[in-house]
Amino acid sequence: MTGTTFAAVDLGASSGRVMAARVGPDRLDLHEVHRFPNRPVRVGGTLHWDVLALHGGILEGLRAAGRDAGRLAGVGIDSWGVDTGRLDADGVLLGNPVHYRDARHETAVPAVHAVVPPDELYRTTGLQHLPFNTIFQLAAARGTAQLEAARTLLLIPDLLGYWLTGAVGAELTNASTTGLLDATSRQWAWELVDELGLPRGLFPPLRGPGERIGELTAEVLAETGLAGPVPVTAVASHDTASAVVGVPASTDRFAYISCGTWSLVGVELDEPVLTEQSRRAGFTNELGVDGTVRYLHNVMGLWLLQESQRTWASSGLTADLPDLLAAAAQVPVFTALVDADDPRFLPPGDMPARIAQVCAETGQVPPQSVPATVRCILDSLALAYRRTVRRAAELSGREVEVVHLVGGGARNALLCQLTADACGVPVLAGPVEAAALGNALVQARAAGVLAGGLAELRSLLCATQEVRTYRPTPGSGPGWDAAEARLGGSRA
Ligand code: LFR
Repeated sequence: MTGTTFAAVDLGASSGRVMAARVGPDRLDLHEVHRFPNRPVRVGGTLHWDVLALHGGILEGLRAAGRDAGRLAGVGIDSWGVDTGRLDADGVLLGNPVHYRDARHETAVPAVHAVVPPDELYRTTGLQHLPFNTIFQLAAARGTAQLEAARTLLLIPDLLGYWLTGAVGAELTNASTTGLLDATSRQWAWELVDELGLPRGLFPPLRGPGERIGELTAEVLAETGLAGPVPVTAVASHDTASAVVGVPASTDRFAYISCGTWSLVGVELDEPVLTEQSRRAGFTNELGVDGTVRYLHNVMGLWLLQESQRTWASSGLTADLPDLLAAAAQVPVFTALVDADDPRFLPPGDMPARIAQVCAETGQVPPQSVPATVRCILDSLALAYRRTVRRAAELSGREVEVVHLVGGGARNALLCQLTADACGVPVLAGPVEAAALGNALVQARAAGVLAGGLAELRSLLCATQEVRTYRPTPGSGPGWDAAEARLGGSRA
């Protein structure tokens, strides 16, 4: 067998995976060696991540990857953004990281805005306002014994990387989700940090994707049975940044939808767009690899469906996805539409009831069945994708000829077709594992197994990964124009 094996650890909101990626100049294949649940835990009224369970899952996965491959050429970790663990002066974790869906964070939004108004924040950080951005989380934790004792703040992949290597740092793509990074200089926004009364020492040195973090410690080698040395590389540690690396684009006139629990919809740019219009449209300027900017908007995503499935399953209704999608395909399009970005959909809870309520408030008959609710979610997501792709193109001046839809949503044929119809351009769906592939590609390049820029990495994806094309259904355009006008009227 040719190729070098890297372990790509990809942590999502409901599960973590360790993938063994075999990479060579003409070869890129992945297989999952270990999957483990990521179950948030509510305790003392706060929703937490069980980060020790994640570390345990990673160790188990590395052991499995080693058994599988014989030798590992490296490890890289990516996960969701914004959330942090805090270390005390001894380098010990202070409590479990709080989940970004915990309601407490948004309580601090007015206090932050009183110090730095939203337009000024945007000009500095270029970040879409989301109530859970790290900047608000830190403000909500102000005055707590935990924050007082904290000496180092680590984003989730940096915390897990610290436990694997003993080295601290803040990887840039993920640091760009905090609301405390300067979008222009790409350094911590020290003035902002000072204005908010945060100690500068909390923020570790930045490191770029592709930089070496260190090597697996003797303890980790013993726990996993791996033969050292095994380098650990800072990949694009924000999962969305890794997923964007994993987009099999062959032109720069593309938009992407990284479609999982969230749908991150946007374009890739060289420079941030920090205009007031862009702020009002809710676009973020997060960082990508090789100096790129991920100019995107967070659409609520498959969370709407996942939470609905959870609600139905808990009341004994069938919630098997293929069955639900087959039934939804029989429901006429545009029966009911909601604004997928309605902030009421953010916290965990009874999603079908919330959707019904929003429909009623906007003068629509709420979906009358489970399949009708699924259909409402998919139509509403496709409409949100259309609005966002078009707005991203308009605000950035980037032409869009094709939409790449990557991540778990690429398996959802109905959603892919609706997206092609709504956007009026072909949708290229896949790979499902874009984030893990992007993670592996950055490691392989850092190790010298691959060379070149993003275009070269992506041409390997084009040559090796399966992609399915969905073309807009002829004549479907006017229906979507009308749907957009109808929803526009009901948007707040
Ligand atoms: C997707 C993601 C999004 C981020 C959200 C919360 O997994 O990383 O990009 O906005 O999770 O961190």
